[in-house]
Amino acid sequence: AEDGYDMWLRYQPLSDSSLVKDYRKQLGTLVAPDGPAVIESAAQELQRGISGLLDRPLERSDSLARRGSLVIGTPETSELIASLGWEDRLAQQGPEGFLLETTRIGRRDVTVIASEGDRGVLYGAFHLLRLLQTQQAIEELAIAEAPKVQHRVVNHWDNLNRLVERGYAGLSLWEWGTLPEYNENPRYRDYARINASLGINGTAINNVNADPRILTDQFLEKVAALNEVFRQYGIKTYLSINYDSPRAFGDLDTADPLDPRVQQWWKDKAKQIYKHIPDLGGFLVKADSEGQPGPQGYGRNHADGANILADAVAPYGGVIFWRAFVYSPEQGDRFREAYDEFKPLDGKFRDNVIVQIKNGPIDFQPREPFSPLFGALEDTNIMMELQVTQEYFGFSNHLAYQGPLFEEVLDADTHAKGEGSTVGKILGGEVFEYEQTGMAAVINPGTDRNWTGHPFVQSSWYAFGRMAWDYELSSEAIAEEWMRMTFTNDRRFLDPIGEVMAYSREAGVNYRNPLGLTHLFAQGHHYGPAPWYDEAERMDWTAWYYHRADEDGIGFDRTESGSNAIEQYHGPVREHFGTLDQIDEDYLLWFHHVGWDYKMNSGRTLWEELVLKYDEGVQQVRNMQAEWEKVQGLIDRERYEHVKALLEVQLRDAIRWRDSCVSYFQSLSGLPLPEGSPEPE
Ligand code: GCW
Repeated sequence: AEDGYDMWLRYQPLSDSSLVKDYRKQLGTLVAPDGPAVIESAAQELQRGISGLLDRPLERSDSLARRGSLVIGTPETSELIASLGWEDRLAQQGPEGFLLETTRIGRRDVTVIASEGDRGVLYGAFHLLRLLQTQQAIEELAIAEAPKVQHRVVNHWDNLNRLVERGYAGLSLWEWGTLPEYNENPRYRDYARINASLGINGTAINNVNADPRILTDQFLEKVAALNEVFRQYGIKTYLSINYDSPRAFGDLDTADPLDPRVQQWWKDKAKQIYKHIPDLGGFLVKADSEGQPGPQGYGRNHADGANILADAVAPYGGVIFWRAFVYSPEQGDRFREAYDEFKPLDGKFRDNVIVQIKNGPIDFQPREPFSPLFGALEDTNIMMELQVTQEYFGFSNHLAYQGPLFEEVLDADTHAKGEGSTVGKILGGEVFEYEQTGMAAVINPGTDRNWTGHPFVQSSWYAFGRMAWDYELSSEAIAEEWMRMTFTNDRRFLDPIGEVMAYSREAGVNYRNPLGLTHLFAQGHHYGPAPWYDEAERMDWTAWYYHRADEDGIGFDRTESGSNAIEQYHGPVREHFGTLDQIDEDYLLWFHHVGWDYKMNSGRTLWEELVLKYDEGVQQVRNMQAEWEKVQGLIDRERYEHVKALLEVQLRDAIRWRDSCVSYFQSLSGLPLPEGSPEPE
């Protein structure tokens, strides 16, 4: 039965028999060196994958077969690879990159996966498997790949009691109660395989709202046991730490970063941590944000706070991911806050600190403009944080492929150094010379049989990993790969469902918050609509704070006449967002307060367009249902029925969103529904 557990690593026998015949000829024997664990993982994956896909066991040998050998390794581990004399070419790809080529060794035709480093071999193995899974030609391979950013990290918001903050797919994967003794739960290894298949090389395993106990010996031993598994797949472990740890442990009465005792405390702590986990990646820190402790509590700033941690882990090669997700109710415009706090600190952070910035200025909304911090920090390493967990996208109940959202922000042009300074290039260190680069995503896997709840949430995890490897890949191409690997190579499935995936995110925008509206979510759970002003709630946690609607109009004025948040962008971007007849209407109400009768490009009034968009979102879900009906029988019954049922939930919710928001806004605008609008359901 298909329960989705295998994700995109299904390795079911391929159906195209002539292709299988060719593949079998070319990939008859695996020649892999004994040695490093990561290369061993690559060899095992190739055996498992190719045996499954080609429906016959792939033998492993120490020497070349007469024909059809697949040779993998590094020049250091494999004489055959060394004999190719590719050192310079491999050096160009770096230790995580690889060459995947058909060539000759002596007089034998071979397929080669070679890298300078063990991880490159593993990533090359998954690349080859992907080619087979998606039924590509492999007889003339000349592939050279290398990741465009350095730290490709998933973040878990897992609490130590195994509840997952904003996790909608069961309990935390980490069974703290049976660790460290039992680390052979197959889930741990499969989790590592899933990530490694995308080139993900780091995981921050606990919630950024961090429980200090993660740094006790008791938990460090457990983390070490998990890390033993992850290490075999080239994945580094990171820990979210609580900034007040020196106090929480009862050792000191302060966590002031400029107090030498605090600095010493962290150095001693680092020593203890690295004794347990010598290859720990470092810390992820949420400080002075949503009630979490931080340096500001002691009158210090983010750089002071980050740097002492950086100094503590530096001797072990550790890094600090320091989050820029900060805001407070005192601020007039939450949009401005991260920039206002971090921009003045540019250049003040240690080289092993990376400031981790959410894609948008508020909080993982269905559509946000890119954070103005991208393009503003020239002398501070930065990375981007995305969200796969669908906190604001209907949890694991709605189909909302996030690839297009990721692509939108990666392609956004900051104009930091003239045209073409896209967020992607900035992250890749191509615009400013960063010491370290990276991308992170908050993912949601839990003990659900299929890891992610909705089978299509898997696609966003997949898209994140692929784009972290190469931010220039298109969300459409990635969706197709994912569908082929996860469901079927049948075009009758790929075409309609590829389209569904392409507009599923926009549908989510339309039925929740079209035209640049944002954060109309019910406070707390963030699932359903609550577009009104709730006097009992903190001001910046009510929807009204974000849309400012009244009888005259709607939208948050962030131009000079308002909060002037647009000043945080570079000239051309500022002008684009700031000028009514230039702005892309998808962002209109993010930046402007306009009348209900404001004329849109379509010729309709804003009010009419808004109502129409809400309804369009609902219609898009209906289309998704219709397309899904058509693929019945092309995939397994289990996953077909599961998605079908979830689409019913999604439709029900989309209607609720549309009707709640339209009737609330109507109570302010006092305008009739435009002609032809559907009756509220
Ligand atoms: O999106 C908000 C969430 C919080 C989360 C916070 C953050 C981990 O509602 O649950 O806390 O962001 O990113 O720190």
